[in-house]
Amino acid sequence: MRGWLMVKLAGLEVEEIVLPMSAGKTEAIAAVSPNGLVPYLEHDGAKIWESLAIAEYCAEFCAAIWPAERQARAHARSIAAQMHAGFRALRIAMPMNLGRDYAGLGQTPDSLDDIAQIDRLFTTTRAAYGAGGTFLFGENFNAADAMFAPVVARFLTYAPALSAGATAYCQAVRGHGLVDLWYKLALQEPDAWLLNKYESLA
Ligand SMILES: N[C@@H](CCC(=O)N[C@@H](CS)C(=O)NCC(=O)O)C(=O)O
Repeated sequence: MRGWLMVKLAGLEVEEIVLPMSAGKTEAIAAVSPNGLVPYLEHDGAKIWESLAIAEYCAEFCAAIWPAERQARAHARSIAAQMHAGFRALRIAMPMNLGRDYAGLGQTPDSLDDIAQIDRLFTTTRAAYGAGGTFLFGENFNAADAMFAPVVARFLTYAPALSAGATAYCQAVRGHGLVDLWYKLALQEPDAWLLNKYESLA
């Protein structure tokens, strides 16, 4: 989701290849992507993996995927890197699964700590840099929003308690045209692609 959003935001022309996943052992991904994971991007001779590297690659073609102002841009890169490297308890306790209702599930002391930290990040970032818009850095959905989009998707699926500001931000992300398109495409995937370990949580 994150790599796809970055590429769409930057307007790169690419052919999309959609593959069913096998929860960590997808051979078709390992055959092309050096870390064995998606997102993986090939563009004009360049091969890029890891979503944050894809963000930086996309920024070479579309600087606007990061905020224009230096301090805001530094903050955006910092929270994107923090997301990339962390919030492991949340990721483990609340696996991403779009369009499901797993309200109340996955709440462990550690996942709730991550959620509280992310809620503060959303709130303080929007207070400092988000004036005049619904996204983290204002009216433009940018690479930082893309990095947090899978976190927002988890919040929508697992419905943990959030502040009013973070709730409004999650709704804004869900309503963004690209995020909405990703949800629509994901929900059209064949049932045979569903992974039981993610479907049997409720
Ligand atoms: N740090 C990597 C994480 C990528 C990652 O975890 N990808 C998962 C899907 S979100 C994956 O490719 N899994 C392969 C599989 O399930 O077979 C990044 O940000 O690009």
